[in-house]
Amino acid sequence: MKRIVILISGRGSNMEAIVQRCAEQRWPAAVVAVIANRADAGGLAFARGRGIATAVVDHKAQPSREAFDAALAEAIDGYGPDLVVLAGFMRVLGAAFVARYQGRLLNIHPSLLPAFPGLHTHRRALAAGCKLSGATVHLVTADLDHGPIVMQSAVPVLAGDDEQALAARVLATEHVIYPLAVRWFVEGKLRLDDAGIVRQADGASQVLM
Ligand code: NHR
Ligand code: GAR
Repeated sequence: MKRIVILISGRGSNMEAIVQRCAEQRWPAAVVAVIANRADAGGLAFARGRGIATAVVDHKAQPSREAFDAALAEAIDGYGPDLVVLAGFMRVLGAAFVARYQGRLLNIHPSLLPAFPGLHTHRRALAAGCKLSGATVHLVTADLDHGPIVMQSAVPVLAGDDEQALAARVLATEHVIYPLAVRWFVEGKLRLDDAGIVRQADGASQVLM
């Protein structure tokens, strides 16, 4: 049984999707804790309601980024995770934190990386006139939003889209690919090749349209 810890900052709809698919599809895994950097993160109530342990590590209560990272790592390690999942987690993590969870730290980013790393992705995709956008699941490295890509899905940008409309379309596809990527991880189907590229053991496509 693989132990999953999920980090959130807000609504936590990706966390919900993972918790639900994990139970429905009987993955060889369990979400053992949900940790937020804000006490008002909406997703905490869902986790509590499912009987999942929750914790808050408030970045504003810490004197530095390094101190926050250390407090967060201590909270995470209390749950002995095999995999740590960032799901709408909004604090940049330092190199020491990333090294501690190397190869077992996943993020979902709301763009087709390597386009638009960082914040305000939908606004930037619209401003660039993109006809497609989407979401990317990647392994987290110290280089923000540049880790090895695990899975991507694309959605159209439609005439009349504003940031909210595009964000909603991308979010719907996040709820499809993030549970699938986490499932592949806990089933041991993902491998990093010599070139640092994530391959699926049975060669299945990692692009969903
Ligand atoms: N940390 C590392 N080292 N590498 C990554 O790839 C990371 C990461 C931490 C978070 C998620 C990411 C995203 O998917 C993520 C990937 C927050 C920021 C940010 O600038 C950027 C990227 C991501 C998450 N945060 C501000 C900060 O000062 C705070 C913004 C806020 O609180 O609203 O940390 O996009
Ligand atoms: C998602 O769209 C996720 O990709 C994005 O925030 C949303 C969180 O939604 N993440 C980032 O922008 C990271 N910087 P959720 O809390 O409902 O899962």
